[in-house]
Amino acid sequence: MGETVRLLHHPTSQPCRAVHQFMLEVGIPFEEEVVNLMDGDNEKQSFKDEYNPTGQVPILCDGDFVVWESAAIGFYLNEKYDAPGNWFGATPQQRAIIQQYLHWHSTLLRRGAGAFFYTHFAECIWGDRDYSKEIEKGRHTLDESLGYLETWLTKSEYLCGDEISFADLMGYHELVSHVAGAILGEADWKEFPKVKQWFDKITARPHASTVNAMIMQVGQMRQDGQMIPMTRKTSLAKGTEITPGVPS
Ligand SMILES: N[C@@H](CCC(=O)N[C@@H](CS)C(=O)NCC(=O)O)C(=O)O
Repeated sequence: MGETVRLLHHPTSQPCRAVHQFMLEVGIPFEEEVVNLMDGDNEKQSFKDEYNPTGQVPILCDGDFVVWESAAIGFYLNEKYDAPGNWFGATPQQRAIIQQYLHWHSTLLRRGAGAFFYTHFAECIWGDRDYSKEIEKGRHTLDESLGYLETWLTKSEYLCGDEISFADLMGYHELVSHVAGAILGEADWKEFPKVKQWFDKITARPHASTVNAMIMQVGQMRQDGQMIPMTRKTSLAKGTEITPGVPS
């Protein structure tokens, strides 16, 4: 496993951006491969067989070793490159709190991605339909999540303590998509001022603007009423549907 690791990702994907920013911040040398999610390249059987049976990104390849799920990728890279202790915790307690966040994240804040997906991407995939129920569900989940983030950020500067961790990058990049798509705006920031402060602090970090460039551009295009060309006919945000298996 002496070769450079490969990150298979897409810059519009929240968990991909979190891993990408982590790698840039830690200074991990890597090759990147953008997977064409817009045309469903990730759903080809050959892709699933080679990389990830779920077809999702991010995916990390280290020689013959392949790992998917953003938190598992971060965990692996943290150990392999002996990243500074703030990222995944320097003590058993810190490590537990970061893991605690990451588990919570995938059951709640991540599901709020439906608000962005059904507001902006669903129309580009399935055309002009009524997505209001899905948007409402995503928005409800997002609001519930923001309440928790605000509480935690009242107690410490970052989500798991006074130093930035991988948990912050995961939470932050969910919100970046919502900001890009104007799902989150001034009224929300007034309601969740600590979240706003924290969001701005992470935005000011090196690499955030590079990692965010495409989603900001895509979000602006959608706000301007432009379509994103996509030939896929399946969801990019699985798990946010109202009825499982039914796109809209
Ligand atoms: N729990 C996974 C979620 C990954 C995920 O949702 N990836 C999306 C992009 S944001 C994806 O690959 N969607 C394409 C698809 O499902 O076909 C992680 O954190 O890595």
